[in-house]
Amino acid sequence: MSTLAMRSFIFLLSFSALFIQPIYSDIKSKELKENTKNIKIKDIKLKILNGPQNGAAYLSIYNSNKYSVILYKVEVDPDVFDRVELHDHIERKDGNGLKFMEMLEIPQMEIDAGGTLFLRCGGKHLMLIGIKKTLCQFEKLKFIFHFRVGAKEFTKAIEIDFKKSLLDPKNKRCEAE
Ligand SMILES: [Cu+2]
Repeated sequence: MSTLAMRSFIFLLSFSALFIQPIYSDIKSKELKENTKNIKIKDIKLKILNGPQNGAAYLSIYNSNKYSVILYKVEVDPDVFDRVELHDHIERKDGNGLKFMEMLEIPQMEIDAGGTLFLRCGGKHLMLIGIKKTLCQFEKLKFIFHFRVGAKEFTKAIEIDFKKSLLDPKNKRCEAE
């Protein structure tokens, strides 16, 4: 190939990339939207006790995608909680061989294709770290769930009615207001 032919070839190549790129990212964003649509987050309950600075959230996540997805991060309004951690309980034995459950932070949770992950008391759950004094001023709470499928990432946002979601509606924290 002559230098001129080579130059025109490279020019054409980069010119066509201008068109192919947006089409490709359109397909990609459509796919990610589909991933988000196929995630259902339901039955969210918040365990906010009167004393402790940390609470927990229990809920179920249904994944109707054709592949398993990984939940790796949950965000919440920083005016309400400092942060959210993913937690699990594992069985351990003490010095006398007695079994006990220990709670620990985990980096991710997997939800099988067509499966439901139940986050509940004594099992996997979301830990709400650093409850702010302003908590009870909020009627709605927004959570953003971050998922991963291979290298692709997508999010699902949900908004819940704060007081209706409380496990114990007689929370003194909110009564004092
Ligand atoms: Cu926990």
